[in-house]
Amino acid sequence: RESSADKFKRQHMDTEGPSKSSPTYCNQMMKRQGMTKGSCKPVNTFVHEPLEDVQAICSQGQVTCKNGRNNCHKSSSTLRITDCRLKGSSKYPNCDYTTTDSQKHIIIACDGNPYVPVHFDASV
Ligand code: U5P
Repeated sequence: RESSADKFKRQHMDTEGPSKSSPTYCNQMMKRQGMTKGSCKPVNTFVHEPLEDVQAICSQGQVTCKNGRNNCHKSSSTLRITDCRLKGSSKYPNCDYTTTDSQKHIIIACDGNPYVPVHFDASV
């Protein structure tokens, strides 16, 4: 079974990915990374930075997660990200996304030993 850490990498890491996405980036990547099976995942963020840089966020500023737990961490630097948001007109199985690039701080949850990223909470 896929671990939470592997699931985070599959859903949110695109290290090799573009600093400037094409308009079809999200349609391709959401499908390729398995987020359009059974239903279209409504919102998902990809991070275009080295895995080590994202893992390092687990030792950066601690913040409260949206769910009230205290294992979230906010990146001290901004990161290159792409937000994928399902269009209102999209009809499963044709998952149709908007692709929006930005450079922001991210908030992720970390867990386990080693203490690694397991959940993407937000970008700010
Ligand atoms: N999510 C992102 N980026 C965001 C917000 C949410 O990827 O900026 C994804 C995460 O995988 C999160 C899921 O677990 O959407 C549900 O988010 P929420 O609706 O609970 O905020």
